[in-house]
Amino acid sequence: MMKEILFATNNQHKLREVREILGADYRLLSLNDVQLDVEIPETQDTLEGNAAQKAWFIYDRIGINCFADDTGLEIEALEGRPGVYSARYAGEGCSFDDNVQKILTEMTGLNNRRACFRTVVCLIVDGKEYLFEGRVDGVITTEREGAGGFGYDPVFRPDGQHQTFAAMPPYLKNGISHRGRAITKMVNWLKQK
Ligand code: ITT
Repeated sequence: MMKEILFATNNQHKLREVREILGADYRLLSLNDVQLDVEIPETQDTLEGNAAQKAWFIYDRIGINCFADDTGLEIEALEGRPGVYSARYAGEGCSFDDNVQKILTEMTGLNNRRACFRTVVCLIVDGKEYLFEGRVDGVITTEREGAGGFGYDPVFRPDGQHQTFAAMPPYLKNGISHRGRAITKMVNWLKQK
């Protein structure tokens, strides 16, 4: 079983979450740990394509087994937007809060508030790629709630919960989230490998 693995991400929030999800069983390396300071390109138009592009970009440079995560928030009433464009929905250089404001504005007065988060993880082991997907369904709230999490967490309330991802403790988000589910699938695969 592989005990050391590199997460190809520049998003420190994701890094912290995945560290918590993996627990003590794995040593999770970051790009910092391997002294790689690069912008990772993500120019594909699917989560699968971007996850693979990010993981291969890093693997091709340093040849260490690694994985990348591409995540999108898909809102039913907005025909699946922001989807694969979740990071820069409000424009180049925008903040998490700009993105949240844009969807709240676009959804003003809409009754259908159904949405889901989808994460695709691409793992590369010894030059072969493996994909794992995690999804969580819920609704977009009409106002921000909570100070935890990141990105769209203040306005996403998963089904079966009374608070948004940003209002719940990290262990609860990680236990039911898109990313938690995708990473758990990857870990189960690694365990039986
Ligand atoms: P890397 O590509 O370096 O991993 P990124 O921030 O560009 O980081 P993504 O393209 O996968 O990552 O993420 C798209 C955006 O979706 C991200 O910037 C957040 O705004 C949002 N997002 C991702 N995961 C989220 C989560 O768990 N909760 C809330 N929003 C999230």
